[in-house]
Amino acid sequence: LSCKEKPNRQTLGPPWNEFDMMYMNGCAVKDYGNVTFEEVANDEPIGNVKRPRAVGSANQRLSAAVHAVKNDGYTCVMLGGDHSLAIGSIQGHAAAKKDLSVVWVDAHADINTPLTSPTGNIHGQPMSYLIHELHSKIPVLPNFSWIKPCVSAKDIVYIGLRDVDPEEHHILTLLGIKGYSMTEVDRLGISKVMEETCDYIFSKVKKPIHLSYDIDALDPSISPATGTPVVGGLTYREGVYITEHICQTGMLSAVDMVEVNPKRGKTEDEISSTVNAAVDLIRGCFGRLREGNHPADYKMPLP
Ligand code: 5AB
Ligand code: MN
Ligand code: MN
Ligand code: MN
Repeated sequence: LSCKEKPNRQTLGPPWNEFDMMYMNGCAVKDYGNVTFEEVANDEPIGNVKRPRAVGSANQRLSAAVHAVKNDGYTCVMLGGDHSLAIGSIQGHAAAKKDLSVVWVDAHADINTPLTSPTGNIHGQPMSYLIHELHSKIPVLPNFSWIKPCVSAKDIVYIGLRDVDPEEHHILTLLGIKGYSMTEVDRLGISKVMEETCDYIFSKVKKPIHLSYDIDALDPSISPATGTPVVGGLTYREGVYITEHICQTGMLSAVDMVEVNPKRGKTEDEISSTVNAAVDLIRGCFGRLREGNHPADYKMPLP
């Protein structure tokens, strides 16, 4: 899909194609293609951090790609890949729009520093590289020197947390980062969580929103094809509600959809359920309403 204008058809009408569906939601879609990553030989761990050179350079390329999309004026959709890609995505976004708020929807906080990480997996660390307040805690890593912290702790909201490492919990508490774990989702309901989230991020100025959506935020009964599933997650409806609410703020500026991993699906059904959920979340971000949609210029066929 690659067009800035309205679909090149005389009358919009059934059968609706993929493009009409996006146009219906008021969107012009452009595919910027895949970001290609270079192989890095001898990418030995630094401390326990795995594949630092490959992840660093991949993110540098991604950052440039996201920056270009934002400079063209589009809302950026980044399809991962694992959540380490949020480093480049948020960095590139911040380069174009210097003051961002980040809504991080995830079972995990992904805020381990290289030194607190229990696994050395960078997908559990992206936030730590991006937050101003953690800058002094980040050691030097090969191919990471281009990364400049670009988000403040007060501009972040987590939703869906239920598997947070003790070290991460310490960081979240220390920095006073706002979060709605599954306990708060249970207590308040998702509509109140979203109302409060937006009151919080818009309390001073209306900053552009970077939505970083890890598919493992949803319950594994819906999205099992992911690397680190955790029971007790968001329902499909709660997951979609988050995207609908963020969309109607008019401030959504970039979306990461990450950790969708067909290779982790045990059956075709597990794969399709996960992928379909991810597609519906993205459509929710771009104006798809469960009540239905129609293009503003739709005309009823005359007899
Ligand atoms: B995901 C863990 N906290 O740091 C770590 O899927 C898991 O991007 C991280 O949210 C999960 O390795 C990363 C144990
Ligand atoms: Mn994640
Ligand atoms: Mn996760
Ligand atoms: Mn992961």
